[in-house]
Amino acid sequence: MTEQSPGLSNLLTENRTFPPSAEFAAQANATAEWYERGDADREAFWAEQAERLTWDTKWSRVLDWSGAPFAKWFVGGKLNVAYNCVDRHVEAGHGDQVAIHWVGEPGDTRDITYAQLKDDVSRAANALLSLGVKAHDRVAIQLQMIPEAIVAMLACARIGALHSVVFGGFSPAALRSRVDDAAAKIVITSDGQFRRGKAAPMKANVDQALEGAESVEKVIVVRRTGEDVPMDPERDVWWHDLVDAQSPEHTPEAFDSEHPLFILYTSGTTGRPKGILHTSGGYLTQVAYTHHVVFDHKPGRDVYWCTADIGWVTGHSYIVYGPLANRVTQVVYEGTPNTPHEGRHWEIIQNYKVSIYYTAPTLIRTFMKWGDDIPAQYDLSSLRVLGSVGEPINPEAWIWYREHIGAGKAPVVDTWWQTETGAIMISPLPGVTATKPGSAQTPLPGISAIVVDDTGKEVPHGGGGYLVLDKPWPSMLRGIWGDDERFKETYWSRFADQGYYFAGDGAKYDDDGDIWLLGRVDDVMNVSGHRISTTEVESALVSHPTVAEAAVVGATDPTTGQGIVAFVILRGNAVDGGEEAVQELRNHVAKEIGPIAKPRQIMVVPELPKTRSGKIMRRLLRDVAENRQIGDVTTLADSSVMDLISAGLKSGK
Ligand code: 6R9
Repeated sequence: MTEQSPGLSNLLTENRTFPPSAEFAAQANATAEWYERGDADREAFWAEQAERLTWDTKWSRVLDWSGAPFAKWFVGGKLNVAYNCVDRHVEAGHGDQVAIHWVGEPGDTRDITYAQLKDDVSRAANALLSLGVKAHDRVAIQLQMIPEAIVAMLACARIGALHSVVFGGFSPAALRSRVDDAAAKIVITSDGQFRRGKAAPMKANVDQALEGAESVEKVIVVRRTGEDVPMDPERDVWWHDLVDAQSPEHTPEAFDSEHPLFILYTSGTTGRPKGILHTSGGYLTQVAYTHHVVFDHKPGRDVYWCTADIGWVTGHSYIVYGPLANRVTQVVYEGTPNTPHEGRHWEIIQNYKVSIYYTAPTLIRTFMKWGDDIPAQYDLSSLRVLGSVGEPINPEAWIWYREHIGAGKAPVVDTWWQTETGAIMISPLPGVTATKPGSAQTPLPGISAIVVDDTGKEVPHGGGGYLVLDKPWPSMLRGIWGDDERFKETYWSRFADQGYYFAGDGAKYDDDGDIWLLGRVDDVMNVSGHRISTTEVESALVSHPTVAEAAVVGATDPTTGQGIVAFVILRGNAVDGGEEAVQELRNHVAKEIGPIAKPRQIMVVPELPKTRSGKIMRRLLRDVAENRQIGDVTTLADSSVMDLISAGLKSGK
């Protein structure tokens, strides 16, 4: 393995374990026996999990893998995903249960019961139908964390339209490329969003993005900040005008188990984002099952909070589909964790008695930086399960989380999965697994994952290599939107002989055979749990008129996991590589992709290190970015390049 992240080396010497308490184990949703059942008859196991859902027509076959790598799960089954997440709970007498405790950043709140959610989703479904949206049509959603975002997603699901949620922080250019790729007919957005106590525009960005966008017929605008926004009388319509006038009655139609549910774009190793496609029955089965066992969720008793944004897969699977299918009561928070103060999350946990909390390592490290005394001021005794997702969690952060948030008692579940896997794949089970700080440990019952070497052979305990998924799973992606070839090439060609799914992550087994994730092995960076490709940032940089060439690396960062460091060669006549030029380039990248892709640092250099075949040697640039002794340069076409770069940097050029 070539690209192991050096900051993670301490993972490999960590050997503490935390066995579950007898008390927790006695009431846990899963037991050790589930692993055996999952292994003994995988399809029977998944058939049992699919029974968590309400099907209009039962499937005739659990898995059809004959068209591999395109899977079909629960073949012949029919269901409505929104009905499963909302209506059936009302029918079962839980209409008065709160589904969503929504907390706005400025302090306003809304509690939404399942009965109200059913009416809201039905009205929104009727609204989309009134605009001519049909099953299979695509609806793009760019919204912050407000209830309408969840309602809009479920309304699409209800009528069989695919949503494509685009993170609110993405630039107009990024939104546009996603709208075009999916040929979205409708875009749903808001006037503006509250961020760090201020109103920031949304609609204005969407207007800029959609200039001349041919597929888009209507833009639906939710009023949130109340600022003035220009409305195109032909194209734009207010959510409150359109949706509130609709009937709260809508009869859900049953769709095929393989009916497409959504597209979600994610960064790949090239500049062009991939539209990951998920379908209905298998996806909903696995998100519901995993939410049940990994978080030990008890409907009607627990209060759950996943801090993700619906712009990412975690928001799709663990705010919308899994939790709602399981009749959750959950907190949804609109804003940033330090507005108006750094105890905001703990205050919310105290107020709502949150019992299950699911967040990302980058935020845990930020909380650590803000200080132990902040959570100590709040009553966090309601917490009983803590989750982590998005990147490897370093043992220090894991221990801090358990001690300072979980009172040294709450099990920490480190959950490994991807946009492509749709749902959690590798994670300890609370009440079952003796947890290890920094390790996701074991594939869930019904799931198989192994670590292999370059040739696809499984490595022995203690060995490292690539993480692969060697057996199909229900919530697996069904392809890349409009690009079957890229789907096969990206995930299935690396270990084609064995038929393994290549995850793109490095991993190792410890002596017990537990899995430790070691970061990406490709050119994808992980910044605060967000996937950003080096190529994407490089193409944004070279699109600036002063830049001749650019190379980007992810350098270890104590808070964000990785930070983006760019090396640029300026064009001959653009001699000034000073502070102002660098700022201009950082802002340019933010404008092209979004603020999350803004490089932490840009170094202006005279040359880039390349192999004889012209491939940039990012390993050497990472050495520079992380202030390390520069490694082996013998494969460089011109070995003096690194001296030139170092000399240039020292003289401040
Ligand atoms: C859910 C999500 C997927 C990539 C994945 C890996 C990294 C996620 C992790 C983890 C180590 C964990 N990743 N969870 N690495 N331990 N618990 O984050 O999806 O945005 O598609 O990112 O994130 O590198 O390949 P996505």
